[in-house]
Amino acid sequence: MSMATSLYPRDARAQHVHQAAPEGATPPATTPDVSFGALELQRLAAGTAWQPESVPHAGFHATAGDWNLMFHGLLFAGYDMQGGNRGSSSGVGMGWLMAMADRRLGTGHFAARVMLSPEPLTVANGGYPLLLQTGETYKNQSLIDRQHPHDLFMEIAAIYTMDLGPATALQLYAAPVGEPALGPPGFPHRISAASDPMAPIGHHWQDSTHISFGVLTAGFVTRHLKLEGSWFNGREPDEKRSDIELHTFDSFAARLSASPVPSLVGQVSVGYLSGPEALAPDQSVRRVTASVSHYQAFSSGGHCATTAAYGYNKEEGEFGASSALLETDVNLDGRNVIFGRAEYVRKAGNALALPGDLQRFLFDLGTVSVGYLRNLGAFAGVQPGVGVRGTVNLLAQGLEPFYSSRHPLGAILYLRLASAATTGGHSHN
Ligand SMILES: [Cu+2]
Repeated sequence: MSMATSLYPRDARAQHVHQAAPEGATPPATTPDVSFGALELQRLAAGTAWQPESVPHAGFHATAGDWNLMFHGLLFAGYDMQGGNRGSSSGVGMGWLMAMADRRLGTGHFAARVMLSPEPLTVANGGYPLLLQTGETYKNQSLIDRQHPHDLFMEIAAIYTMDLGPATALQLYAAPVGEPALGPPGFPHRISAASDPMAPIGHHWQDSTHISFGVLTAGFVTRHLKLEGSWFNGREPDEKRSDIELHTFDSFAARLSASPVPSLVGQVSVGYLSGPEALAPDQSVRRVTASVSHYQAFSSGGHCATTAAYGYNKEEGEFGASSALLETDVNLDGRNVIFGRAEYVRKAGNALALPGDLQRFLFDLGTVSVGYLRNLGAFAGVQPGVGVRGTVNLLAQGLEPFYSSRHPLGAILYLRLASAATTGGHSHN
């Protein structure tokens, strides 16, 4: 048995395509590609970031000639309430839809992906209310206590994985919109955050580069390790959310990922971002991140998915600041999901738009969120659910005049639509 076959059972892909096909569909006539390049593609969450191999594959699958086609998505619609002086409430929709076509090509495997977000239409006033959130702009002002919408084009990418041996490959990723090799997979694509509609407040310390307008990545991939380098446009998306904003490629990142066992993935990455914030185009940022993700399926039809992440930003001429995140998604039986996220971030007073001298201080911020999602019956490959999520924010001393208390609260009630296979509807025997 070669190493490539030990990565997945030889018939795993065929079986999976068959399982996920709609009722009555004919199984594909062609032999599925089980090359290392094809299997590597299944490990990608978004961009070229690994998720644990044990995560089941979501969505509708079909074949057209030599092409495998795949569609999946995750959508939320809810009412978001954030307390205190700086809080507000609003209806909101978030999420994404993705289509991928892939096939064997030459001595490797080719994939093209397009991912779209409805958020430019479903998030009002430049961002949805989220206490302590910072990053990006609206009406030429920094967004504070709001989370920006993601752009209509979240990813347009081509990935070619060229087999060098039975378990080694060279990977090239080219994307007018995509994710460079920096950070864990963006939170919208993490299985540990799949029931949670809200962004982490450490987003701009850890995984905010997941929408970058212009990315080139080259990677060397083995069974257990992946080493990548990216050259990309480090400018964050501007407030026009439906265009593609190509700037010069002026930023760099490198990432080492490891997957010692199928249930576990870790990464460390470093990046140099040239003027990421539109309001400070001359201020570069150095970022260091590290993360570990774990996924374990239960025989009950549920799973436990967890991510721990660390991110450090050092803006030119400023003090460096750290962030940490721990999030988990415990699907008890396919129907009942309990999830949570705890975060620590150190943000500067000027980032929080505090007055006078306070601008120069750094403030320790924390959040603890817990939620419950009830999945309803899956229908036509779509898994609907209803959920609620509550948050307690923990503020450093001195911030209570601005936020009404040191423990302002937040909550969201929501409806969720996911590809059925991601959730308990997937029979993973
Ligand atoms: Cu984002």
